Amino acid sequence: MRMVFRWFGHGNDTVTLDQIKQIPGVEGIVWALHDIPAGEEWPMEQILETRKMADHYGLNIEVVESVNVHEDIKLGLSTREIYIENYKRTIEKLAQVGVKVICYNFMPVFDWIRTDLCKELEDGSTALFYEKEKIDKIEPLELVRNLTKNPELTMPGWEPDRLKHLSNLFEAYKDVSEEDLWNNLKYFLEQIIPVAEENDIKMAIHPDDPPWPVFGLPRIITNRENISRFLKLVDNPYNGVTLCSGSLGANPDNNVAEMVREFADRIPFAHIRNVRIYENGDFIETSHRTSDGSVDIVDIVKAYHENGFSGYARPDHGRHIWGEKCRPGYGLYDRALGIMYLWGIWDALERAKREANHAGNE
Ligand code: CS2
Ligand code: MN
Repeated sequence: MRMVFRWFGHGNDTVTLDQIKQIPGVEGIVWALHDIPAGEEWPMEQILETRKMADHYGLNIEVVESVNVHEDIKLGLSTREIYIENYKRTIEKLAQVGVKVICYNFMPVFDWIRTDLCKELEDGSTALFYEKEKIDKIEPLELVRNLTKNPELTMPGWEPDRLKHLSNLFEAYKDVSEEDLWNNLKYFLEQIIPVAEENDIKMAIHPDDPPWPVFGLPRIITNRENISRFLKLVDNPYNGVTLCSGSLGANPDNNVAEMVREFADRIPFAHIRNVRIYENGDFIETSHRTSDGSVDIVDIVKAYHENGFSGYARPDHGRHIWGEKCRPGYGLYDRALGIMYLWGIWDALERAKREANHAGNE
């Protein structure tokens, strides 16, 4: 397991590279050029700037999250060709600086959705929260207005350029069914995966968050069956998944550890996060500890360990604790605690394996 940590870039994150450097066992940053609109080719100059900053701290830049997919590709419009070409050029450039994994998602219009970015937990910390009843009642535009009221830092997935044309986008998706979305995804993969393979970069789709349709928009990367279908669209090791335990884990029918066991060789990147699910369909993000949420993080790490997982992992989101002012879900403290929990499980499993081998050899 190669531990990495998401960093939003100089001036765009409350967490600094020298802080990241001090978290035990973190070898690299998970990064992106957040100011480049979806669909545009990434400029080499800016890519090199990130490499220079990371190099200075001895951190690698092998994982990119995300190179966002332009809506025209998801909608299957003829203009997608330009954006697919740009995507390929970006892949080639990223290969030149040593990138090994590109995370992306194929969710129409929105990336992740929550109703509250700072819901208080019983210990006084706050975390991202999803209230089912509110989502069922609220208009998407109103939700966007509520969530972006205080935009000191742009939230990934909620970039202004994405949200500018919201009502037009909803109109455009009116006639797009789940099957259409599958077809458009297949078309995209058939063009992108050969380029990724030539450049030795694993593409890793992020599951839909939450893993069910919201506001009538289709969502397809939601469960075991659909991930299996996805992997067969282009059956190539360069077509993989960012297995996000928090996204998938919001649905109690999803057993994430079982998915790790089944898809292990197609997971280049693990997102590890816990959520607590309530009976009414609400959920809140919690600390990584298994007993704090509904997702069995111990079993998930065990599943990775059993499979000799050598891919990248990051603590996905964290709570906001100890008064930290940070980007929602992306503070330093709770994610660093999460890393120590993950290493604790991993190291104990390693030790047990070594001792078992030793006993077997005697
Ligand atoms: C989120 C997403 O769960 C997560 O990791 O923070 O914004 C995620 O980065 C994207 O969906 C990946 O494309
Ligand atoms: Mn995730």
